[in-house]
Amino acid sequence: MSGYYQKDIETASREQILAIQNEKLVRQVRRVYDNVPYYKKLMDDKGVSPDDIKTVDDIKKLPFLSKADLRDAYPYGLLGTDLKDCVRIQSTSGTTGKRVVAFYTQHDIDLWEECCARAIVAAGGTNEDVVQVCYGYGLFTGGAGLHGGSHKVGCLTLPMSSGNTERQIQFMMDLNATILCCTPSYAAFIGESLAEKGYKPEDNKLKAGIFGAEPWTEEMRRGIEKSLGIKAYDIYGLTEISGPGVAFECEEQNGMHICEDHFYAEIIDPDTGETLPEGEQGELVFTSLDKEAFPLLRYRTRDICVLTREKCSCGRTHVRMCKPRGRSDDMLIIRGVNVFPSQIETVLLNEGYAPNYLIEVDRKNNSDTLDVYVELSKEMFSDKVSDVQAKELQLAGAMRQMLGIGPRMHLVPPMTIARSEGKAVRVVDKRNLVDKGGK
Ligand code: DLL
Repeated sequence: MSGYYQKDIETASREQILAIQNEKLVRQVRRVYDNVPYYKKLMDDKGVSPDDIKTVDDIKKLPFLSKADLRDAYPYGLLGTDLKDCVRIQSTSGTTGKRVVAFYTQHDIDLWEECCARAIVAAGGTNEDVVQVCYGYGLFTGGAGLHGGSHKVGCLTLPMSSGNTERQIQFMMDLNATILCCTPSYAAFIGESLAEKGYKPEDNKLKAGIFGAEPWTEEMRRGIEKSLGIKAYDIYGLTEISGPGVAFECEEQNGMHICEDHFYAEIIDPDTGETLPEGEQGELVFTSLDKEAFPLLRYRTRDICVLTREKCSCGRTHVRMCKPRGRSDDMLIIRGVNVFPSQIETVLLNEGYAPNYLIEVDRKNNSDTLDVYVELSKEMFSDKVSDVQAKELQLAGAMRQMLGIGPRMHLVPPMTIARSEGKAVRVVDKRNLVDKGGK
């Protein structure tokens, strides 16, 4: 059985956790009210004052925050500290042109990295391990988070970032990597590439993988475990709340423990906003209890899931979330990158196209594909193939700028995309990534 990174807090009694949460929440609400005029206004409009919040049971009184608020308050409107106290930003997709920018003080980075360290230790990591981090480094939180967690545990850290599979494999084999951190689809691809090179699962020294940032099924887990000869652990998080490590799996592989001493979780009905009892499926909402720079209260993740407090044999007492079972918005995760159809539409309109398009997502050889079909207007239509190809390339470049990944663009003749009589069907997702009733 693996140990704990912070045993006292990870195995604290329910009463102890509640006491910590109550104390932190009262302090955090007061701080946010005093320092974040944007949220103060939301509270004032709702007629709630910091004095109304005495325990976590009062959290229902607070207003929600959503991605739309982050867009409205972009870039500094939700800052909870002076900018001079911030040491880092990370960023993820917004719904249209503006990205989400999250700020961190050194305290915030420390607590985030500690959460990632908990995840690494839960996956069996110690200071004798060699951790290969092939999540992207840069604005994405995956690389930075696991990298920091790996340092905290004292592992030898290989800061590979994503891509260049040849080099990943060379370092993995030559430097005896024991824990692999990347998206599950990239892990599956590495497994395939190793097999293609004639390696058997027992030829590598890997023992565990920490995979997240996108939905994956139990079937995928079994495939990855077999091809790499490892135990595969799920890890969840989002930039707005810090990054990976908000929740992570233990050896039970049966739900992810949420770091409840830092992040208070609720499940709500996405339509009514009403808080649902434990065990019911709904939208996950987080309140960050002690972050300084970007202290979001009641942030709607749009991830649909279920929480459970059933006892876990690993000894951790923190509430567990199931794998996200879908979204209450239309966000797609393509090769680990969050993509909103509204971003694609924004580019099309900016480039002078009409919003008649179809987005097709699929998965081939463990890698997601993104194809966008866009109808040309009569004026734009040309039967010269080279004209169309040039436009497609130009549009693919503009999409890459906005999304961070380049779709294959297909310009099609006028009136060839089916019109809908009801809601337009803009997205066809041919992947089958979610175990609906699964863990
Ligand atoms: O994806 C943080 C992360 C990095 C998590 C590395 C795990 C590992 P964002 O780019 O802000 O942050 O995307 C957050 O990704 O709301 C979920 O919809 C989805 N997501 C994250 N982890 C999982 C997971 C990072 N384990 C959004 N399973 C979240 C399914 C996940 N979906």
